Amino acid sequence: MSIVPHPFDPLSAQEIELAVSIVKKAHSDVRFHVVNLHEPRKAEMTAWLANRGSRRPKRVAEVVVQSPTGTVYEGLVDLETPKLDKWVQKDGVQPVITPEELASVEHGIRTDPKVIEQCVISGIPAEDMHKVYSDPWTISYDERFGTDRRLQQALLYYRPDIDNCQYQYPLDFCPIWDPLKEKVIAIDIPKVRRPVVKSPAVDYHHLAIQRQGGYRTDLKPIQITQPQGVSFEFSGTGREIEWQNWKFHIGFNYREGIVFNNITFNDKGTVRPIFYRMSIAEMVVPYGNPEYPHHRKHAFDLGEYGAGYLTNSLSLGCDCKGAIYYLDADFPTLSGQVRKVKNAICIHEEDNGILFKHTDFRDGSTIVTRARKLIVQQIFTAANYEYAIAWTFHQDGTIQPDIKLTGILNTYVMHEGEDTMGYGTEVKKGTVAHNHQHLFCLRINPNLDGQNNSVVMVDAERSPAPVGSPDNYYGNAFTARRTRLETTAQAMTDYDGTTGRTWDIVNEKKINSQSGKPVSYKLVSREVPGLLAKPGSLVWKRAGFARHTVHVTKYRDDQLWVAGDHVPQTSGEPTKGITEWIGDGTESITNTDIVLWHTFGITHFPSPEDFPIMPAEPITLLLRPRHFFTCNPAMDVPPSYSITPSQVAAKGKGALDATDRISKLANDTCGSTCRL
Ligand code: ABN
Ligand code: CU
Repeated sequence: MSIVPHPFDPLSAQEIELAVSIVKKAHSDVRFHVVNLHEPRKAEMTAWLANRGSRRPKRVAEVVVQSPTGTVYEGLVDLETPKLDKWVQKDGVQPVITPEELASVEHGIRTDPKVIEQCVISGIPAEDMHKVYSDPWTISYDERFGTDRRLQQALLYYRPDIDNCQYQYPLDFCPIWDPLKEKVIAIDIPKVRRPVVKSPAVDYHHLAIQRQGGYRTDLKPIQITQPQGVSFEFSGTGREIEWQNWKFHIGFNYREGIVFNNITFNDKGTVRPIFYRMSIAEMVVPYGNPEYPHHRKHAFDLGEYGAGYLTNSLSLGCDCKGAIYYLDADFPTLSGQVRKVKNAICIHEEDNGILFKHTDFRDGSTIVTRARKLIVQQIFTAANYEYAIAWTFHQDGTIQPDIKLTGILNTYVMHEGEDTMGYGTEVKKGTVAHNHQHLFCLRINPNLDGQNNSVVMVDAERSPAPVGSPDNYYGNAFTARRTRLETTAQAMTDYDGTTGRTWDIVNEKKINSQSGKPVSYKLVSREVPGLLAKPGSLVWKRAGFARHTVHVTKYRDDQLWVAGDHVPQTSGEPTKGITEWIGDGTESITNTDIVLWHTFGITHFPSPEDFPIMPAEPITLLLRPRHFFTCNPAMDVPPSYSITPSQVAAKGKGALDATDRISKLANDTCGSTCRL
């Protein structure tokens, strides 16, 4: 018997096949760029979540296809009837790049006579063309070609030995590839040529390290064991997880990768909704070298390529250690087959240091409680870069998206004596890695004790009252200035480290009985560089979401894609996505169903330590309950050690001596709780 899917479940392999077969009946020759869950309409879905016995939202697939001549169609397939419900031609757009399109470029490049000619000019023998590799980015946007013609820009590298790090011998020219015609249609050649650098290889793989003297030998094993298994449980179709009062659904799609829905927290028996949907909706990586055609280098790794399509199959002991649960992902191929990514998501617990501790200095009475965290992780490879997205849930009600950037720098070649002019770093002699930013966009549709929420910006502020005045006689006064964001225009706000700026998502109708303040979740995010490309630049126009740290919009079904539905080859004119939704900025966003969009990330000035492979760089932010609970919600987590003043008094000094014994027990087997 087949399992009835949860309405938030990604399409199964069978559902993808069904959607494809329905489309093919009417349109046999199209290529499938997207076959994805058309997410249930929120009104219908909330009704079902409130009463799971009621009518279940039906399963619908959204498809985006391209005809052999490049016409794009969007469709909706009702999987229950089943039938094609919508079929619309979309002019002037290019759908997401698929893994097959990425794979197909290299062969065409290697056999193109004009590319071979340029390789020879660069100093690569014509018989070495099999050693020339291409990272086939979308063209971004190029005014010569516009949006109607689907194109890719091939960033080229020479890899003399197949095991070499690919990015150490970049080439200076860039072929433009037409994936439908399967041919090179132009080559961008710089005025000043930069021959390939023939320096000794710097590699990172085990054979290279062994050649350089081998690995360090002083590491003793670390074992992570959970002898009684994990503390989380799945229910329903196996995608709803419960852990330490949290409950939520884990979805996955080609574009955002992991998506959480219906995140709730069981607060002493009351199941309280927190977020309806949460994901990383987009990411853009603008590079900062002004020389043509580097302005085209600003990958939208989610909208153009897809964090789902690029996701890794994770392996035990490597990507995650311990007792791990995995979820697979199914995607369509261009021809409409199903591609399964095994272990696309890993789920596990980790020890997380101290949750809380206090020792009374008077008598040594102590409590110390260790924390655990739940991690739901995926890792995707965006050509040279790896992004590990570890969504972390804490026992105290905090959610922490934790991102690690690793992989290999994108590089370019320098000519003899060239100055980087400050636009990059020579990470290896003759090889420059240009300055760039990684700007992620977190999308949150909050549901804090109900759908009607608002956002308040909070800044720490000195009292304006002068020193010596009655209100600030000693000059030490400070408060939190709270600015309620009333309209979409007013909500376009930026980080300010000097005031420790944060944003509270609040339910103004629910007041904390202790503090008298509205229940809220606070966005605490401190790695928030502004977009460095200037207003009016191509990436500024295309990545409207990156212009501000926070945007807030009113919730609307289908407003998921912050840089527009189809990102490849947008020019930013007219503006797409969030800038379009915000329009004149007058829409009210208070006490209503809202979406908060948060852009965060890093500015990366590369250095030699980042080469040939980057040690993972972490980026983190917090979503913290503030006035949401009436007291610390994690006090019922069993302590590792707890002794009260009365126990110390009753047992005398001997009780404190027991600390050593208890610590030893905790280290050995006691694990969870040692109390006197
Ligand atoms: N970072 C741009 C990219 C991603 C995937 C594949 C090619 C290029
Ligand atoms: Cu970087």
